[in-house]
Amino acid sequence: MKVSLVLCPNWGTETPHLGIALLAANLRRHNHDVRVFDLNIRVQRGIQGNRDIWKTEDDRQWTKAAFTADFIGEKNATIDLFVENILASDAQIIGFSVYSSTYLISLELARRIKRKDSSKIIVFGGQFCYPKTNAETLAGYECVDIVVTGEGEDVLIEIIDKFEATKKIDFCTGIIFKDNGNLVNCGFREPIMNLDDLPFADFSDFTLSIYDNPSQLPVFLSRGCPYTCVFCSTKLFWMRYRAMSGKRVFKEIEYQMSKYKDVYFFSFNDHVVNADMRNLSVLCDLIIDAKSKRKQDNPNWEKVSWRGAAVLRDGMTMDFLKKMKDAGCVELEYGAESGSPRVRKLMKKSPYEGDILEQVIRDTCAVGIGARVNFMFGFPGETEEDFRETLDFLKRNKDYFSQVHPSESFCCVDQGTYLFEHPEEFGVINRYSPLFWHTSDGKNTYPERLRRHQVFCELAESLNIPLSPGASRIKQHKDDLLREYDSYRISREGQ
Ligand code: B12
Repeated sequence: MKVSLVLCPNWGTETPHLGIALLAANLRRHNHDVRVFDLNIRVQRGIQGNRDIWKTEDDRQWTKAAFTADFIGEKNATIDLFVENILASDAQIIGFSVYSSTYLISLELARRIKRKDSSKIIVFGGQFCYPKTNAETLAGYECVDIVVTGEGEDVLIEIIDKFEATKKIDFCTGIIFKDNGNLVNCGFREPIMNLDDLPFADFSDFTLSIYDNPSQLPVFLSRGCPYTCVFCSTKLFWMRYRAMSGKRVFKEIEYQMSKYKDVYFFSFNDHVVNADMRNLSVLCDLIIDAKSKRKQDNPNWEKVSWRGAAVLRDGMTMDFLKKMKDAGCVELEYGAESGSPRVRKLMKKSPYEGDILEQVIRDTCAVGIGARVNFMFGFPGETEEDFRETLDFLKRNKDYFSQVHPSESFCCVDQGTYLFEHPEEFGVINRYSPLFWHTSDGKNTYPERLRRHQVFCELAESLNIPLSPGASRIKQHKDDLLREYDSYRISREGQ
């Protein structure tokens, strides 16, 4: 069957989209005819329309209906052109990769496609489609036929197989669909346990040279996360943690390097790359071996390097970190979140406190791997004293961070997380506002979290610690953020 996969603005331009490349590979393995439309890169590179108008410095705008409505109004003709391009692919199934920053434009395209040809089946998938929250809302839109609520490889094949057999959309676990206008939630689908069986990602539909770094491709070693941080929603989507074998990941790297002669940098898109240390260790050994023995076949082997997100855990010893460095690791992104052991405990972070946390950051730096560390502000229960511990943590370790990343939402209460489901345990009031919630003692409010964020950033600046780019955006938009909070508060009081 003909299938088109679409990525709408706004998304990153660092690399081609891994999820779409994986879905395309799997569809082709099952002999389906796939076309990919990365409209995001076309928009952002100015291939359609004026680059300056399409691009906005403030990513948050893409989640706002008013902003996207203006944008759609202005870019009517280009959107119609995209719709024509997609329809010209003659695909029966048109799948959109949907995130908080892409869903509004995706809905607009879906509406226009349906208006022109109502026989097309519109499938929404991707990490905005959380089973317990957004998925039902999205499936409620007339222009959306199916919402896939988890990983997409197997379920997309089943949807097609059933459609080919019955000529209608049928029950498949892992989807929500409409049956005579009524939503049918088919429930959870078992995650794919043997990740080694998945085909290598297929990037042949993307022009690598137009992405930010043409020598970089995304890969992954695992899905999900085995840890239980109470603020995190990863489990809702990916459910169980699963890892590929180190050998399989190495084969993928080998394959992509032989196919793309300029590629030698790999970004691991896992939630945590070191949850399964055994597989990671095997992968490192294989890369180290190839770096010394394979450079004659392909000089890029010597340059192979990679980055990924990692957990601050036991086993991240100096020896292990050295091995990672020798295997080309250049940066690890750690979620410290707070300098206060008490707050980390409240967050139910991985059970490694105090010395290990700081030691791993310092050792990472000592072996020559960049340590990019994430922080949150105003986790419910965080006192001024706890916050000061975060500031002290920053001062003590100032020489060891390659960058600090203060969360731009400070501390979100996302639907479906443990934090959301247990508001009384954390004293959280108005949990339905992920950004603007407050605590029952009235002390932990959005403006207070923003203040802590600002104090943290000022300290980092004064210590010459590089800050992630988002930090300056908060400073720049501070007044707008507080205005948004005020109008939210006023509307709540009026209720
Ligand atoms: C890499 C990454 C980025 C890169 C993207 C680079 C690029 N060009 O691809 C960068 C750094 C730019 C980025 C930015 C953002 N990101 Co980001 N990012 C990720 C990350 C770490 C990996 C994505 C990935 O490849 N996953 C692995 C692949 C296999 O999964 P996948 O793409 O989701 O695809 C699978 C399924 O979702 C599904 N699927 C996907 N598409 C479709 C389509 C159909 C039709 C079907 C059936 C199924 C399906 O099947 C796929 C295979 O199983 C994830 C977290 C994570 N580990 O997943 C966050 C994540 C996707 N990002 C997220 C967000 C919110 C953002 C931002 C909006 C905000 C932010 N501050 O982070 C920005 C937006 C960018 C912008 N400019 O506007 C959220 C999305 C949550 C949501 N509800 O929308 C995530 C989940 C992180 C999180 N937990 O908050 N991100």
